[in-house]
Amino acid sequence: MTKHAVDDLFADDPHAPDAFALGAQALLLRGFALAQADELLRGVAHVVQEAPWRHMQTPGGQSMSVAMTGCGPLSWVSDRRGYRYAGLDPLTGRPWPAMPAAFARLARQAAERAGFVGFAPDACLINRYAPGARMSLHQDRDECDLTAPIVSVSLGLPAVFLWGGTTRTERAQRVPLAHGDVVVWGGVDRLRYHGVLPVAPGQHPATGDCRINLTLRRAR
Ligand code: MD3
Ligand code: FE
Repeated sequence: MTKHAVDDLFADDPHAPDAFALGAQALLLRGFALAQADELLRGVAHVVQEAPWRHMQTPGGQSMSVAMTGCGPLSWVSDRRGYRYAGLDPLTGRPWPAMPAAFARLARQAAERAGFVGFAPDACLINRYAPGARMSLHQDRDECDLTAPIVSVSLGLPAVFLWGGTTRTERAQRVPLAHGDVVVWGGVDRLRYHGVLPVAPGQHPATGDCRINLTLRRAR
């Protein structure tokens, strides 16, 4: 058995570093959002009042197990016509809610910590995983500017993140993500395949019975 560097993430080591390189330009910042978690979740609740959770359709006609919404000038949508960024929420016909200031601030700070200075996201996709919900291996390539990083924030129930290569067949590593963890993905790691294993049932004080993930992006 090959021991991978990411195996160490499972070790319950009180002296573990709070920043862990998943790749040359992918940095896991454990607990980076912990102090802001409640503020971020209030932001999510506010967004959901205007742009409700929905299960989008894939171009193949399947309903995604992850419920989604979004905020910012643009957000990601999927339907029978394909994947794209849109300025209007197709469910309500209205613009997406404004991005809460706390989202953009945290994203800029995390990106800077990983060496991406001046990151100004214009889109935030918000994913909600009920127990059993998952995201199969994919690349994020619908953004115009692939030089900008993506910042992801994990809230609530833990999940196992799949971290693959730049081809679908390359074996993916498993990375546990917990409440408050932030990951910055950019540069040479921007087009890596990635996914999320089915979320296990549980209860988290901050979110109840689900995991919420924010991904902050530069879409145009
Ligand atoms: C690696 N979401 O919304 S976030 C997605 O936990 C998505 O909800 C997952 O994949 C989630 O597209 C993973 C981590 C993530 C986001 C974007 C990436 C990892 C990435 C882009 C390039 C490489
Ligand atoms: Fe993705």
